[in-house]
Amino acid sequence: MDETTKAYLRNLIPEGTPNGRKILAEGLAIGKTVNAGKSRFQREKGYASDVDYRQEMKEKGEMVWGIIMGLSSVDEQVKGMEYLYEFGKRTGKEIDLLFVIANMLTGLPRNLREKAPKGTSFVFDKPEDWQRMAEAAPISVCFGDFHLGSPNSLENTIRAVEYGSSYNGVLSQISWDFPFYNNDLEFVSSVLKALGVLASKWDEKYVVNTYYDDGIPGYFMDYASYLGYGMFERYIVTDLCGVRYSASYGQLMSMPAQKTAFTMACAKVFDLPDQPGVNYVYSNAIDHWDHDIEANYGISLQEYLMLILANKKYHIGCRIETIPITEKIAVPTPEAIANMQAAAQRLEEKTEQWERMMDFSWCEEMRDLLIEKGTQFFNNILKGLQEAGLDTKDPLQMLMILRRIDAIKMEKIFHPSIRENADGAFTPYVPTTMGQQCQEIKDGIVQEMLDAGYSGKLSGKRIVVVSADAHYYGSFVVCNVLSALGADVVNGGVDFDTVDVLDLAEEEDPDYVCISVHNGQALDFAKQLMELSRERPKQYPVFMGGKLNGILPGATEPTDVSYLVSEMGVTACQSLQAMVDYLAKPLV
Ligand code: B12
Repeated sequence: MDETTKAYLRNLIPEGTPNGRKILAEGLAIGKTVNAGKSRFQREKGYASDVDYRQEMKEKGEMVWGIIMGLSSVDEQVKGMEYLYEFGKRTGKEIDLLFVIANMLTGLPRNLREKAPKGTSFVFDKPEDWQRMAEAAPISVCFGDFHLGSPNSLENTIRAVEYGSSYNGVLSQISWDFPFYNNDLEFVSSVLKALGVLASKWDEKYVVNTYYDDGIPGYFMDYASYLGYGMFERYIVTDLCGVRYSASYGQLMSMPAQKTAFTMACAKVFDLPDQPGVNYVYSNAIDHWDHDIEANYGISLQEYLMLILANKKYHIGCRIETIPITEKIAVPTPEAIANMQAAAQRLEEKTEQWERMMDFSWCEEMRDLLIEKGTQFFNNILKGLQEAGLDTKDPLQMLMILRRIDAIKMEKIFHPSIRENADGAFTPYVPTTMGQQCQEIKDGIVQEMLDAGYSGKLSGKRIVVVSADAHYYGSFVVCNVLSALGADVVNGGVDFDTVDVLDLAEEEDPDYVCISVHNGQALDFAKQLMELSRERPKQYPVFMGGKLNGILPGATEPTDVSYLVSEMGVTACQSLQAMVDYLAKPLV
């Protein structure tokens, strides 16, 4: 690992970071004073923990069914749960578990909630809010979003434990930014103390839940990196903090066989003798339509079928979390939620007919490859952090890495292919859905341009590429195409502000700067960038592409703003090929 990378990793740990073992011990001490409560589900069904129910279903090879729901108020949420319980009684298609989607404000300390934008769904406030949800129906509850993994982790996890939430939080959300909150040490310490609380409840089977697609792995190009990242989380949670761990994922995974293989790999890696290692597999949310929505049954049910069959064969004990066909157009109602549950559970009725025809050998091979390469990715993380001088036994330092590391850099630094390939190129072993689509788009454009005689046309040109928002894949394609045509490319990553773009340009001194923008801010971004660049010692030619639209004053719908962006002095490009034509011109 080079010195720049080591320095990057070292700098992720802020000055004055205290000893994490002491903070964990504080959490453990708090945990001993917290009562491990029993939810209505656990009392009425006779299980000491949801984990015991899950383990029983795993041993039988039976499916566990879940949903996610976040309605506008606690009252609505409770009514929704009552409705779903009645629905299950009437149809025999009962829902086992509800994953609770609270408002982001729940994750903020109370004194900061006033200022922050509200968004949809309810905010947890009084202890009764947790209690009412745990008691609304004999459906087990998982207090997930904005609990463990948020700046308010400690308080929210204590409440979740008191009301019997066996699965806790979304650990991967530790990488999220919260409005008006910028104290990373306080944030990560709260997560660590919450882990201490859960560590005091190993015997009562409280478990940390994570959801890969929400966090750093949502940016990865390879599912082997997803698994390696998961192993790193599990190392922190179980090996360093003494807490049970479970994996969840799914909305960015649209290929059912890869999803099934990934599920088989997670089960093999994360299972404990008394606890399934996979918590839930969420449905593909990339391919749903927002028109003619009944067609969305086709997308969802085929992936459930494969997961049900794998669960029967391999006894995974995972829960499928179904997605309503209305998901893409509005916050789903309890009726829409019940509707897809019923469809999925009716599908399960006839699965024996399919069992004898299934051959999972392709998935098994992929499972083994994922485990082999995921393990290497994980080992590279630990070794790399040690080489950089970090204390890999300190849970606070390790959680700080999860909070602060740039996802794209993480995959680039630790992916095994970078070390295996003589030229240091990145090649995914099991490309993620978006990763695969991007590779295909990139290969297509490169081939087209090589055929058109563009080979080497960008040799000797140094180009900085960044994304101004969370969308990464467009900038990935841009970087790779420019490199393939001979350019020396610096991929800055995502979420760049105008000032960051100018700072990076000053650092790297490129010939050109390329900005990928998708979220409707293209015009404002271009305007501000040009204003600020006039105050800098050197100006660079700037190109912009992606989705260059925005809502103009007086309009309600977004329109194309490319021509206005160009008027600002930034060259707006309708396509990557169009930009290459500009870049291929000789430098003046
Ligand atoms: C995947 C995705 C996400 C993922 C991104 C994950 C990731 N790691 O990148 C997640 C779930 C995080 C996401 C979030 C959001 N998304 Co989104 N997302 C998409 C989606 C489905 C695919 C985009 C993509 O990666 N395409 C693949 C790449 C290869 O194609 P591309 O980006 O178009 O790039 C090509 C060209 O445009 C060009 N290009 C790209 N950049 C550049 C730069 C230069 C200089 C040049 C010359 C060319 C160029 O080259 C590429 C190859 O041809 C699109 C819908 C769609 N199907 O396009 C919505 C979409 C882009 N998202 C959208 C929105 C609104 C959002 C959110 C704001 C939603 C929300 N309210 O939370 C957030 C943004 C959050 C933020 N902080 O920025 C909207 C944008 C609407 C608009 N501007 O009109 C879209 C179009 C969906 C929609 N129909 O509403 N999203």
